[in-house]
Amino acid sequence: MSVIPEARETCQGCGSGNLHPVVDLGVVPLADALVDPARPPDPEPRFPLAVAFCADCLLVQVRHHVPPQTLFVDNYLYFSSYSRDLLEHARRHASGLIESRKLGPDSLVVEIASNDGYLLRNFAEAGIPVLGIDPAPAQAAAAREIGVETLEEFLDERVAERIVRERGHADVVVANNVMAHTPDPLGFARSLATLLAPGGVATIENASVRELVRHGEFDTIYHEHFSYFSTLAMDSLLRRAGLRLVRVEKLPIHGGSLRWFAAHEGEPDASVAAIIEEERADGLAEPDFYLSLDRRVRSVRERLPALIARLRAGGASVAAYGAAAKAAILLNVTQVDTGLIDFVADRNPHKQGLCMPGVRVPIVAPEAIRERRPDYLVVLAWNFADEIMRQEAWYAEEGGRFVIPVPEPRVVG
Ligand code: DWN
Ligand code: ZN
Repeated sequence: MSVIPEARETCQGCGSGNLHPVVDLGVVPLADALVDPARPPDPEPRFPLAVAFCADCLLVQVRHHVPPQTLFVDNYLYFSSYSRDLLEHARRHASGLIESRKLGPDSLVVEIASNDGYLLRNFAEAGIPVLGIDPAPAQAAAAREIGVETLEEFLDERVAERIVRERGHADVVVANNVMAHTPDPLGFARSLATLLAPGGVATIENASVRELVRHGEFDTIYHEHFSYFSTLAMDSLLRRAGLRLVRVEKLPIHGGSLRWFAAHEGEPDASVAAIIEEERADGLAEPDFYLSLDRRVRSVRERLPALIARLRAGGASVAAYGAAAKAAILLNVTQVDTGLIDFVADRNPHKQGLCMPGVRVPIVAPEAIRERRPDYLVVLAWNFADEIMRQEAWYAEEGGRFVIPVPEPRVVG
């Protein structure tokens, strides 16, 4: 039986007690804990999922901490390389860094949460020494198979110091969608600082909490995501870790992300002041801004199951696409279960044959769409909706209809 963590009373970023609750998604299963129908866990672990805002360091964060070992190592099934758009996004990021930082055979690029080598492969193929850090065994093995040396570790000060002793400082440290995944973002930032060469740069990429709230992306709130960053909060965290924020880039990936550039030295360029001004103007330094998310949750919780029930009452069949972590949250928070959708199609073979946590909807290969011809397909991986609808264009051409579930459920076409 899993131990239910208590709601934290202090901020994970600064230790303050000045936490303001902003949204409560109830008690849900772990988003990545897909279920083997042959050996379903009994009972299936469920944990409270609630988010608070720290009025001191402005960090938005989950209140109940599930141990990272449970989240990321025991049978973690996320592989980055199942999205072509993500691979292209990574390739562009790597080529930009190779050019702007004039990387070469004497450089060292380290990626934290390097997954299956999807990003570092671009540097390795350019003859630039790389090192991946990722605790998930299957992903680390996949990375090594393509020549990306990978340490199966969680990054902490001890690991950072060992890497510096053995390999020297990193000219570039990449931290894509990982700083949000640690219960100790300050310790993580300090480990980044230890790893980073004096003249080096760290690029930190995470979903933007501003876009999350503005577009009602509440399904991207799950236990794997301990923090939800604004530039205001990131700037505060980096300063306390002895780094400085020198640049910010806006990115469309994952429903709207930000890429923060951090260094030991150097002055911020105009992008930093510009986005901080935008965030303050939108109210991200105050708790009220985040309270609108609760209204979004209530609306989708009511409208998505009602829409699907109405379609089915009219004789239509409904399935879904994308067994994403966010899909598990959306289906469980809205209670869209096997009574409403027949299956979830997903290209990742590690997920096929399993079921979505909680609601137990079966996960099948995308070929099932062609075989079973559902009338409607709910795109649960809406962050890749363009790529998925391009890839399954035949489905719409043959009369199928896509449904985009957030920010408000809508039938496409
Ligand atoms: O922080 C995280 C975010 C940023 O990305 C991690 N939780 C991992 C990941 O979250 P996720 O689990 O929501 O992953 P995706 O990549 O948003 O989910 C996409 C799902 O859809 C994957 O299971 C792969 C699948 N997929 C597919 O079957 N066909 C994706 C594409 C693009 C496709 O064409
Ligand atoms: Zn704080």
